[in-house]
Amino acid sequence: MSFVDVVKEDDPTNNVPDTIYSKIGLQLHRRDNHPLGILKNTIYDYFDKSFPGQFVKFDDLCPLVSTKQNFDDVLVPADHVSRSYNDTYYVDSQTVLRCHTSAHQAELLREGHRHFLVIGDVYRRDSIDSTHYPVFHQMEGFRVFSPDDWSGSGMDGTAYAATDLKKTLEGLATHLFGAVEMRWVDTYFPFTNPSFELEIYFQGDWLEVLGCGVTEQEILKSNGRTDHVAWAFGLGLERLAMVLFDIPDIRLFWSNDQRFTSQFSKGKLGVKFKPFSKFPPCYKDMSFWINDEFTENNLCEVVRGIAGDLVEEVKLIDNFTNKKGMTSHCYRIAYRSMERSLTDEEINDMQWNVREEVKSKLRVELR
Ligand code: FA5
Ligand code: MG
Repeated sequence: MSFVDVVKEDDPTNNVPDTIYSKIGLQLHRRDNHPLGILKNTIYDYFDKSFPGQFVKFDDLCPLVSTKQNFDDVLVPADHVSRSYNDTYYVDSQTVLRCHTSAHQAELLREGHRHFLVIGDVYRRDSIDSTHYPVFHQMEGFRVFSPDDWSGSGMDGTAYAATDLKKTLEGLATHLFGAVEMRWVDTYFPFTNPSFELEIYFQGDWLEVLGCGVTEQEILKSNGRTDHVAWAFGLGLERLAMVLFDIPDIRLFWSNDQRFTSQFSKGKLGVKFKPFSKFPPCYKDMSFWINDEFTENNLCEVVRGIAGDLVEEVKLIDNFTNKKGMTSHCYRIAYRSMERSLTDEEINDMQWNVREEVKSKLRVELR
């Protein structure tokens, strides 16, 4: 399938809008002077130093994948929410824009790889705020062990892999941030057991930077690695880069404004971003009676379709159900450009269009 076929306006099995289509193929992570490229290269350095010659890197795998790759191959249950049209961009009923780099684990295992990193753009229908964007970048890491590796350790394979995983990622965090406080939180992923999240303490807050765990046996068995164990992790590059470079809003990564791009250069991790403008946001509220099909992700898609990157946040500020059982939501939309000041007229036009489309597309009753 080529990128040309990604948007199909009248196909009910397709929900990819133009705003997403226009991001496919930009590959911010392959630009050496972009914060995401700088961060990627710094993580490469860590793996090259810690495991000389072992990790093979893939940063150019196609983001269009089958539902089998994205979900089935990593054991995502048939009824899991991530499979819904509300959470994932479908090109057709069998093809999605990958929602995580884990979509490539199985094929790379089958090709015989034992140590690999996959970096790529991933896509999710999601809410809108300063740390969420419908396209972001992940790095997947994967390491396979054979029985020889753990036989003398006094541990079983799972404990051995979990110990190595934590040591490797603590080392990576130190490589990126210097001495930092970090903590491990137990969590759940369909493809790993046990599963963990790593949080680092930074500027007064705990920040989730990655998910990881010991790979489910079934994945190894199905892909030619019976009797082996493995670990895997998936980290969000934007979240790390926002902290390392002091980038206040996730939309900035997509900016072509010289005043943004000129502040970063190859090999320079952690240069602090200097905001070049501080335009105030403009808030518009909108209330409506929802129906059974209403979802916040659908609302955000409508707003983004009209306002593009001029929308900074869409936030539920009031929610009540009346005596007749009708539920009202009030959303506050924040409009703000990172690059210039917006005129009243421009904002009023956008808000008027948002109201019209919310009415016609989401079939809710405006109040
Ligand atoms: C995953 O995507 C798992 N595939 C990670 C994984 C891989 C677990 C291998 C175990 C083994 P999660 O949905 O939590 O997990 O996303 C991973 C990271 O992506 C998060 O920690 C966060 O840093 C980042 N992230 C998630 N959603 C967004 C978003 N909308 N915008 C920016 N970053 C995001
Ligand atoms: Mg998570």
